[in-house]
Amino acid sequence: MKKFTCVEDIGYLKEALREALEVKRDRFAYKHLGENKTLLMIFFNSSLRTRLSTQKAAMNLGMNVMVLDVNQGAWKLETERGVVMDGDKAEHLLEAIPVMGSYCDIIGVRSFAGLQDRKADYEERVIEQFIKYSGRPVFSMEAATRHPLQSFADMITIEEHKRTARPKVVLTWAPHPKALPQAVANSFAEWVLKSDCELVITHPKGYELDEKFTRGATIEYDQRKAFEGADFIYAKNWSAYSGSNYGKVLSVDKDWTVDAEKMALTNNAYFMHCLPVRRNMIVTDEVIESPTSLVIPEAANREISAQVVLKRMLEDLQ
Ligand code: AN0
Ligand code: CP
Repeated sequence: MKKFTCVEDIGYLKEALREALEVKRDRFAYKHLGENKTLLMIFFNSSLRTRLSTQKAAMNLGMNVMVLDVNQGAWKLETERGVVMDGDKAEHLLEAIPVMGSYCDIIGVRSFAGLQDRKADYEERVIEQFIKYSGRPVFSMEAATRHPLQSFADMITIEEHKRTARPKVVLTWAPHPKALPQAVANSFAEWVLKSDCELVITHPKGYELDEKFTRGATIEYDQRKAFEGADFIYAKNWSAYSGSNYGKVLSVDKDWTVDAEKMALTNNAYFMHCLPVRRNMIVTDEVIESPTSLVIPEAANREISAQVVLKRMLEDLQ
């Protein structure tokens, strides 16, 4: 595997899930693969799970790990070509990327959407430059439009907990005070649509996602109706994608918070969220603490999804 940014990069999803469960049964079975190999993780944005789970996955494979927080101690980086660099940015990505590539064997990048310029975000300008100029296999640790390591971990979690061959999965928008990217929602839709699950997406009017990611899903504007008979409820906030509202918060309507009354409409559904989550905005304390909440096993599976991706990249380097 030379890059991992979207569901296509994982190949046949069923096989990837089988490999994930095999890795989970014995996560140290491939410890020789990463000997004398170095992973560099580059963060343009904050992280708890991605940072720790990916480092742990790399250690399980015997790799060395370096982490760079671009905003803490590194030179401020310019990302656009052609800019006269007379402002606060001291270094250009076009030099920084090949330099970083020279110190490692595999690169992970986290670079969120700026939510100002939809075209720039949806062209994935930052991670695409890493793919083009680093000379190394590159994987996304959440880029502008997708979060594939999260979606892969979500699919592993659904595979482990599903009670029917074709479960009903509901992706529901929920309120949040700040503007968040569409990446987790886009990516989740893209991965679920590649699986055997039925996907229903529910959100207030104005929060339609890019159809490129949601084609094949049912869009239901009535959240309670969407919840009926659901096997999995996947909550997430995202800011608007459509037109001039791109990146805006159009609503913080707490009527969309996932609570016990709405969960009672489901088929005793599991509750999922990628975390970090704002309690009593996205989901009530009661639901996230309930026995059907999967948020902790879901986060634990981040180690597994990262390990499958690193394992495949290392196998290609041997
Ligand atoms: C980020 C997001 O919504 O993309 C990261 C989620 C994994 N969330 C926040 O910034 C709160
Ligand atoms: N879910 C997730 O990616 O969490 P972090 O932002 O803490 O890495």
